Amino acid sequence: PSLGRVVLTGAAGALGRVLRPRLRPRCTLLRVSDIAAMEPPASGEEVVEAALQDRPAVAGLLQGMDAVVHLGGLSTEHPFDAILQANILGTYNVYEAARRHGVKRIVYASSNHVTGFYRQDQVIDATLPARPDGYYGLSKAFGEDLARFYFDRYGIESVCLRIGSSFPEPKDRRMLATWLSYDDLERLVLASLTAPVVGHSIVYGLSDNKASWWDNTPARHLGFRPQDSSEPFRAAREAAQPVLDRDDPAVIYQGGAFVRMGPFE
Ligand code: 15L
Repeated sequence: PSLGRVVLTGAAGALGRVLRPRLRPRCTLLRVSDIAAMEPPASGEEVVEAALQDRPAVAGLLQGMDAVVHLGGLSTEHPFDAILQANILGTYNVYEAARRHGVKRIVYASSNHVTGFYRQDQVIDATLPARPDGYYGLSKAFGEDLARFYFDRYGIESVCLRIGSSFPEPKDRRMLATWLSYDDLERLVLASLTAPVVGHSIVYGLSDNKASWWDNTPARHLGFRPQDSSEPFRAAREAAQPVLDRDDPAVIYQGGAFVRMGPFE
């Protein structure tokens, strides 16, 4: 069955470029958006340049659509004012547009940095309190709470994806735990768009890695079953980084290097 009329924000970003061609054949219409230049529209697509801070533009983007995959915004740590505009105000504008235009489901790209100050020797699940590791992580925690409010108050369903590290390969030893392959990312987004009932759900986005810090049992209802694993990359990544400094906060905490970014002034 078709996914219907779907908006993809952040379409020019790293994961937007991965998901765009994978979503397109499954949609009646895929409307893609970013502030950066995008590939011209393929058949079944519309391309709309829109800044997430621009409320009327975001309202127009969601008009007549069924669902949103919201990847747009800053995807790494930045000074607070930049995060405030792109992530906090931007995500508010997306939910407000969904309310005004009757969009029923949003798949929200949250991040593992919502819980980046849990330790790497702990296994956590999404029912534990947030422990953001910076302004970026704080903005994603806000987005998850915003999603919960719009579900409780207006019945708009969300799946908040606490994405680990989604790259072609795990780049370092930390990513042996946090890696999400592109094929598993696609499975996760499809499960989030098609599960019959999601309410307000939070799920960690990770592949079937042998060692990991995240237990997705509370999100079993999504039916996400990762098929890939970081294990084939282990020997090479361990050889490249044979010694870990166990006093380094980036080694102690799940957020890795994000936990020691800033202050910015
Ligand atoms: C994120 O949230 C970032 O968007 C991404 O660039 C990675 O750094 C990832 O987290 C990670 O934790 O590896």
